Amino acid sequence: MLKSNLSKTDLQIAKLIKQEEARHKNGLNLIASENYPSEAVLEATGSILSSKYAEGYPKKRYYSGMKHIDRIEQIAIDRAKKIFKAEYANVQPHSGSQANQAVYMAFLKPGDRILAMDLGSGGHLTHGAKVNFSGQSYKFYHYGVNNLPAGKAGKTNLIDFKEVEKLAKKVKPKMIICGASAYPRKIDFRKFSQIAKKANAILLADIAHIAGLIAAGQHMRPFPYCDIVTTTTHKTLRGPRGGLILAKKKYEQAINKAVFPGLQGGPFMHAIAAKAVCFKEAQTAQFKKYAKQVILNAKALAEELKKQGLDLITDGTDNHLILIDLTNLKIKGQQAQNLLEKNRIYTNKNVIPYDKQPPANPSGLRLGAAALTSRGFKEKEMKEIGRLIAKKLTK
Ligand code: DSN
Repeated sequence: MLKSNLSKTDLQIAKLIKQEEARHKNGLNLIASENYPSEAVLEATGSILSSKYAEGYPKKRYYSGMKHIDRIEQIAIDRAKKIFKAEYANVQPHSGSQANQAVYMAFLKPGDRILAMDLGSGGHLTHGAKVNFSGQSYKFYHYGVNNLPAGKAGKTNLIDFKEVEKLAKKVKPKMIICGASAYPRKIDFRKFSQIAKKANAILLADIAHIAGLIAAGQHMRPFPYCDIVTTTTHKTLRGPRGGLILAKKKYEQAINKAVFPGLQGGPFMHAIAAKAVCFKEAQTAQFKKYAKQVILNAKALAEELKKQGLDLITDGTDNHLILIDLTNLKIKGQQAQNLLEKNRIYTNKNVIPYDKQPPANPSGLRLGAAALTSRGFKEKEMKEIGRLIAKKLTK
């Protein structure tokens, strides 16, 4: 480390980066939205490409010196289209939030109606939370999950499609959003598309959390059911920090215009190259195996937590994430997160459906298996972690 350029220039930051690396190595990262990209992705992220301005799109730029940059962006676009079976891709959004913002900007006017999943049921801030630009600029209506007594009708807290349909009929939204940040079950894009068609609404799927599972064929694909798809590239997809928009061909012009010049300036070409690398990796047999293992690991962890007496929202998981319901324990979300952090287990407090606690100290704790699976953890280790977590939370 002492010989690195960074430590020569800025020892303070170099040391902190090393310490952060050690925190990851010596701890257990169960934060559902985090993951570890490959060295190849990191190499592209830290490359010369961060020097280049490239406003515009391949072959339609405002700068010279675009020979290699154009090829890189086109490769990223083609690979993204291939892995998600999409007709169009825009690889420029800096984040998932900006991808959503660009889609709203492309098709909606301020005040237009959108129907999306509420934050408490597992939706995202950019799906109309009052504190977010989305909730301040558009008229959001929210559907949630059912609240059936556990065990009676099978799993409780599942998306209530009857409510979605009823609201779509009543509200007549211009856009319906499906996809979530804290929903542990599969999302039925086909059912959403039937409702959106009847309501004559554009259907947007925000697949940020499950993108890697979809790319690996471990979750229903959003196309051809959805009109537009947004995602981040750094969660289960294991790419660099960034966003991506996919859509049917007819939406190309409107989305391109909204991303640039509508919302962003120069694209981050280092991030786009890293996205291209991640899209290549996502096509390998190794990645398919990885995504399968993520689900097996999440299920093993969920089963062990249940065996140890903890309640889980929806009684388990179909994907990479688990939401522990702390209602019947003495401890709430904030204390649970702190207590586990003291034991080098990293999670995040999360609201649960019909939560009686405030968001600052909610009744839920969200866990995810993507990062530890990248480190090679299997079911046996996940069960051990499950026992450890249960012991700490029920003490
Ligand atoms: N903040 C991310 C998450 O933790 O799910 C989503 O943007």
